[in-house]
Amino acid sequence: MLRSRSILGLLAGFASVLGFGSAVHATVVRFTSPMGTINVRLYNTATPQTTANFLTYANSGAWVDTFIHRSVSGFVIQGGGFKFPSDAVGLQNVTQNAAVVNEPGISNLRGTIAMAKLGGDPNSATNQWFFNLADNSANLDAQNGGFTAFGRVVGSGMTVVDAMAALPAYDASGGNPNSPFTDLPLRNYTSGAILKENLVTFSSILPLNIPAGDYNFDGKADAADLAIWKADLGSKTKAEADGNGNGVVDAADFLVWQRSVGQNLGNPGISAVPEPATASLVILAACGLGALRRRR
Ligand SMILES: [Ca+2]
Ligand SMILES: [Ca+2]
Repeated sequence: MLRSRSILGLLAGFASVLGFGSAVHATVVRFTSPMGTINVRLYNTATPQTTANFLTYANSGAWVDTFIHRSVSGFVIQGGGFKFPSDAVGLQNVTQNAAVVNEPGISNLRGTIAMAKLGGDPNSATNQWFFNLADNSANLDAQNGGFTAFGRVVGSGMTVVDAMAALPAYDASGGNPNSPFTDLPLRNYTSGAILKENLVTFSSILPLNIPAGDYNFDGKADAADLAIWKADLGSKTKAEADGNGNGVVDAADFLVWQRSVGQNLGNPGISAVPEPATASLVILAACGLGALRRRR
């Protein structure tokens, strides 16, 4: 026990000497879909402008009812640009904010999420992102100024990503060579009109409400999280304990944990306030449930 404390004290001192005093809390974002949830650690320190851009879309509710519109087996699944609020409303574009400057550096390895861009314009990322299904570094780290990988799937999220990628993809372009829907993944689809239930939709993409040093995302910063940090120390491909989001599990992440140890925010859930549209849907759903109950 004493020895363990001494080592931790040394590490804290080491981190302080190196100037990690003002560690950033790297956000963990949850993608919620009918196929499961995907938690993603954002690299807030390594790609600050890209993560800020991402969180602006996420927190505004812009990605509610968006769907994976492109699936290329063994390469990427892509979303963020289009939404399908209901079968009655149908397809809509997600409004684009100003483009964000390119921040390459984190390699496009399997499990990373990166921003999509226009060909021949490195600084053109807006609202479309993609999950790398494989090691795409040889291609995507170099092409078009390098694609900015700004986060990494943590926990068992890649099981969900892989299940999405395994769905059959359809050509829904109608022969239009400029259509983005040449490789559209669909669920339980046979024929006829595409319904919302056929699409790989996201009901929300929002930051988790967890302490900065909560490395297993259960709402509490405690000894279990320290154990994860110890096991992953030095890793550049596991982001669970990359509490400051600089792309490596390091001494700074111990300080992040140390500062928040003992915090308990309860059920992680989601942190952002729903948009008016989302709130209305919740109210409608609650009314519907109430009416049903009264009939019984
Ligand atoms: Ca925890
Ligand atoms: Ca780190």
